[in-house]
Amino acid sequence: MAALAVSVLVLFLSNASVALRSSETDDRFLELERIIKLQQSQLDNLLVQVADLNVQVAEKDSEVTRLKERMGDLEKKCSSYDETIDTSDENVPESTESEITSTDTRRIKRQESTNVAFHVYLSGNRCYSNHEIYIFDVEEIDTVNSYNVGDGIFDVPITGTYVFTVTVGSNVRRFLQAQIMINGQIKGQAYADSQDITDIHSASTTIVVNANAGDHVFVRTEHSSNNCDVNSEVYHIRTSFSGWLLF
Ligand SMILES: [Ca+2]
Repeated sequence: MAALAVSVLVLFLSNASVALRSSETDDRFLELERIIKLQQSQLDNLLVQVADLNVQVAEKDSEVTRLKERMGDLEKKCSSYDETIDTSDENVPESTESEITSTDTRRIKRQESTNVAFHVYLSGNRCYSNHEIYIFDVEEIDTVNSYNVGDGIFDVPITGTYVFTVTVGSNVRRFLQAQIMINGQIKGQAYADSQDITDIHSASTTIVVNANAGDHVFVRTEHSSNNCDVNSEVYHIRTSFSGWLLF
């Protein structure tokens, strides 16, 4: 009887052990199932993010393509614009002057500079006292009407660098010193001296100066042997005054 009881006890314990292992296995399976579901959820989220990123990459590619096309168009426009700039100033359409760029400004200024020039002279001998302004009465050219034959003043029309030149003649046995003046300042002098010879004489001077719009440029006698020494006639000496905008 004792042996039987022991056998029953061993069998009971054995079944209890098996039941316990089966319960632990179920718990592990449940835990693994939970982990797998969690990873599956994370994987699904990652797939969604990858899909979104693919859409964004496609949009960026499309934008890059559009920008390349636009850059190509702009390069063509710049190229044709450069060709326009390289052409002569006469081809600048007046209608674009309201849309000028810094480059256009230089071109327009150059165009204007070629248009400013004057050359005037005395039609005959003159009498001028010291510091009296010469009134050149004949205009050979005065492109923008800046020289006034009424008062003898060249009114600078555009700020820039100018060339001015004067030629004066002195009568027989006379001398005179003429000056180019800008706003009352001496900028150039020419001294015609025939005082010691029985002949007439001429002298010239040329200056390059910066002048501002509105400046007054004129020629005057500084001093002379008497007040009627300026020689100007057809065959020998023509007392004249010229100027032009250099740039
Ligand atoms: Ca004039």
